[in-house]
Amino acid sequence: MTAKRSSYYLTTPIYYVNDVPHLGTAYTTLAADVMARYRRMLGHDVYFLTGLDEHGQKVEQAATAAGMTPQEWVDDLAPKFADAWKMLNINYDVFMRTTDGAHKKSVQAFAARLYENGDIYSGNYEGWYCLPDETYWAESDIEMPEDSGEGGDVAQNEGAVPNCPDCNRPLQFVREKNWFFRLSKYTDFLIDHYENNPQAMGPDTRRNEILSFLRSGLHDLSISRANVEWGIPLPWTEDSDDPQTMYVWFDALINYITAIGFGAGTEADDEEFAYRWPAQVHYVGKDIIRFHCIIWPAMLHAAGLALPKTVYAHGFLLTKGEKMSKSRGNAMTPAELVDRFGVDGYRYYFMRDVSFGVDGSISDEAMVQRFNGDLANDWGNLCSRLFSMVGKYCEGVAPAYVGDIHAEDAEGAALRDVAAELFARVEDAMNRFDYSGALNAIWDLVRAANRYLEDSAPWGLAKDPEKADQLANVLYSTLEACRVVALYTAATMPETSDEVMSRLGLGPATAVIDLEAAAKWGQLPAGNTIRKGDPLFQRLESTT
Ligand code: ME8
Repeated sequence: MTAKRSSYYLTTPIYYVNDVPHLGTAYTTLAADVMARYRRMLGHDVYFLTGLDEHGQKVEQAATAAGMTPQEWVDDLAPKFADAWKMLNINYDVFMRTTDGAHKKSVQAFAARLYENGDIYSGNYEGWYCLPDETYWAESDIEMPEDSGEGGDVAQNEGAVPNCPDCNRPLQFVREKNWFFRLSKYTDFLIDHYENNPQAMGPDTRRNEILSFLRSGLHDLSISRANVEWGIPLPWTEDSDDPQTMYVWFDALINYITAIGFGAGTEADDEEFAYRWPAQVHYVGKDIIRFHCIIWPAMLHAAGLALPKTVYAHGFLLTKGEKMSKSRGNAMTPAELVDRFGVDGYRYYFMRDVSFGVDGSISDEAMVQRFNGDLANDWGNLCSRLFSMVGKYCEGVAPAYVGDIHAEDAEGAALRDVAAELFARVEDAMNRFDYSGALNAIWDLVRAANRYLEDSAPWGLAKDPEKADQLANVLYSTLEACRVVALYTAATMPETSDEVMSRLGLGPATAVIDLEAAAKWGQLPAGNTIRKGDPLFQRLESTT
């Protein structure tokens, strides 16, 4: 039934519903959206999942602080995420909420499978837990405060509270009877997996980090909480005198398969799951790679399921050298920036200026510079000048290309060459998650088109009736370059691209399903009406 389709399933983390979305969560979601849009334009059958992680102690606490029940709290905040993604033109296919009944049922089926396979056992947990990160920390990972009697047993150090090695906030000491997943059993399997599949995790630095962590050995993982009510019940404890809820990460990770039919029970769901899984890529921030590259693949393997093809971890957005986060009070909301830069200005800046995979500093100054330089000057101005020249010299219609009447037109040939190479360059960059590199390659064509217009000076050619053919060729070629640029930038700046295509008298770039074929040179029909329109981007002043 599905032989002809080519599934491209990609996911973002499902975010904690402890506050409204900020630039960090928007960054991951945007990167996934740009990839999803790009793959759709290549004809892939894309399925794009994002959503919310609604259980756990942290969400429960945020709700209590707001005087609400956890369910009221998540119901109140969930639309704020959906609205933010809409504002950013994020075109996802499914929005997961882990309080959804179908997800809960399938998570329980997954846990039961591991329990029946003997991969889950009961034991005692004693150690440190970071509530803001919902993370257990091994003693070897944390630094005890000076006065705590170094090297002693963790339990004896209960009085002195160490900080989380990740977020630096105080840890909690937890001692309870829990259910454990035999994570340590999968250490060698995971080492082999990452050694033999270099594409399984990117960038390479992160893969090396995971490999060295694995080589230092794994502990089994507590997957339940005795005293946290806001979670999915562990099915075999539900009717016992010690009912437990699932550790929030265990529940959350499974969303990647419950979203595509795992455990739902119908034949259609099973087929959907068989078709969509394994995921092509899980997008994550570098803070959550251990969950995605160690715990999740071990869980999948224990359940007899295939592993995701790639987990790709990007770096942190920094402002003034610090990680942007709600607790540091330096988190900005996307709306503030969209007001100023527009949705496409926003999307372009984050994809172009921050290298995907490493930490990136963001600043108002850099945003204004990119906006004015790349968008208002290079791209917006190219369209305005060119479209108004076509209005002036060709009565507002695309002229016909006259053939190679001026053999000396090396710049015209160079422009076509830049366009011809673009598909391979963009494909290569996108396959490496190098969004900035892809945009830079596209900008080579924008720059070449500007240069061509400048060097061939259509305003001079227009004065000489003998040069009418040459004028037609210069204008046609530059219009064609704009069409090609609009196609390639559509994944990043969908609205602007569709607007440029419409000004060229063409259908939307975002509807293209064979980018390579659509971007082949020479497809702009002569005679199309060309509309100048308002400036695509209005220059801005920096506020700093
Ligand atoms: O970890 N820069 O949710 P979360 C870049 N619920 N990205 C950032 C960022 C920053 N300063 N701050 C946050 C969770 N992010 C779990 C996930 S998945 C099964 C469960 C992004 O709300 C980045 O993607 O804390 C990071 O990994 C994620 O938000 C953490 O989101």
